[in-house]
Order: sequence, then C-alpha cells, then structure tokens
Amino acid sequence: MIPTLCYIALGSNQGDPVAKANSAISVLSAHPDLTVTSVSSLYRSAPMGPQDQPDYINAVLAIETHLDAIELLDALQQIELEHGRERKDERWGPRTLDLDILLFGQETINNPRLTVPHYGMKVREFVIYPLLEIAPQLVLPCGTSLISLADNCDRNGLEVYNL
Ligand code: ROI
Repeated sequence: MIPTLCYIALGSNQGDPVAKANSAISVLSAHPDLTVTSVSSLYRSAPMGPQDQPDYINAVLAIETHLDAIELLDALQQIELEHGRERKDERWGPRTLDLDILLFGQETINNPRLTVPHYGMKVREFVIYPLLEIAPQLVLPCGTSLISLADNCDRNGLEVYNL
C-alpha cells in the first residue's frame, strides 16, 4: 500500500508557543503511524480573529501515513490534548496547540468531524506561506495552485521566527 501524503498546519499562541510547536513536531516525528517528510520554518503571525490575544507561532508539516483521515484526525487531537488543548466555546479564541489537516492526498472530505481541504487554507497567510516553503509546486484538489493563492494573499506581517 502506498502511504497518503498529507499536510498539517500547526498553530499556538499560549504558554510558550515556540516550545509547544517544537514539542508537537517532535511528537509527530516520533509517532509510529506517521512519517514526517518536511517541516517548514516557524513563523510569527498576527492573530486572525479577536485582536486581544498574543501573536501566533505557525508552521506546516508534510507527513506520510497509512492511517485513514479520521484515524489521522484522532491522532492529531490526542497530541493536542497532550499539549493542554481545551476546547472552549469562544470562536477564534487563543489556543495552546492546534493541529489541522490541510490536505489528505488529493481527497475531498466532507464529514461532520472533518472538512478537507481545510476551509481556511486558501486565504490564511499563516498557512499559505509556510506551505509554499515546503511544497512550492502544490496544486489543490480543486485545481488551484498554491502559488496563485500566495499571489493573492497579503503577508499581513507574517515573518519567519528567529530566536
Ligand atoms: N491566527 C493566527 N495568526 N494563527 C493561527 O493559527 C490562528 N488560529 C486560529 C484563529 C483563532 C482563527 N486565529 C489564528 O484558530
């Protein structure tokens, strides 16, 4: 069986987001069911949504897996919980660790728990530019190229995070 190439977005803005991001990358890399094939730089981004919250650290990873999409979602949600994720009611509020499936191969998934491609990935600079770093030739299942999304997306102050 050929594994599925997937892209995962990582975001954090609570309790040392850089440490959380690095820890999540380590845990994903060590996971028996996942092979991490590339990791973008860490980026610092202004919050999308309510502005009275800290800046975010964002990154994107490419992984290969034999899991199905829901099994992958379960694995990611388990890692979120281990990093102190609490699901609160507040829409677009701060988060300790967010791991979102952006793409699952070339599949389109509309499941009550999971929508793939991720609904925000076409417009969010903190997804598009890290993804461009690791997959510049990427084309979405709808036929849109990542490069054309970047052409239409302001960086909104997004910058590579350096210590
Ligand atoms: N804003 C930024 N910059 N990065 C995120 O990862 C992020 N995640 C979210 C919301 C609250 C929409 N804002 C974000 O879930």
